[in-house]
Amino acid sequence: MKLVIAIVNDDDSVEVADALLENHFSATKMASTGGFLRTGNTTFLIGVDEDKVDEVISLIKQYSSQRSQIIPNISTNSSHTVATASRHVTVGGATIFVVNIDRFEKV
Ligand code: 2BA
Repeated sequence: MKLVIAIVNDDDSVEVADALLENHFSATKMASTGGFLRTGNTTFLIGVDEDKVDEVISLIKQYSSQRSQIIPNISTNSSHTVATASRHVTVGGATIFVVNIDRFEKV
């Protein structure tokens, strides 16, 4: 068994959740925050048999789009903080980790 951990943009999370449900994959959806942009994203935990991992990843890929986000450039010196020109950062589709599960039980 494997655990697929997928970090998805909030804007795509409903479509990803619907696609997983329609294809009979159990998933847990958690609200999370990106360490860099400090904006909300969604983390899915999906426990699946090894032979289903590629199917799960392709569903997530299908519903997670890449997008450009604007972030302000903030510079600080000893007396004040100055916002200079903004820049674009490319985010997503999804960031996915696949980890081995030694034991899975529902008690
Ligand atoms: P954030 O940490 O908010 O990162 C958002 C986007 O900002 C990233 O998109 C990437 O394009 C950019 N970025 C991140 N760190 C950067 C840095 N030090 N310098 C310049 N640009 C940077 P994605 O790579 O698509 O990541 C989307 C979200 O996935 C991340 O949100 C984070 O929540 C998660 N993530 C990405 N890589 C991860 C990793 N190795 N471990 C854990 N979470 C990760």
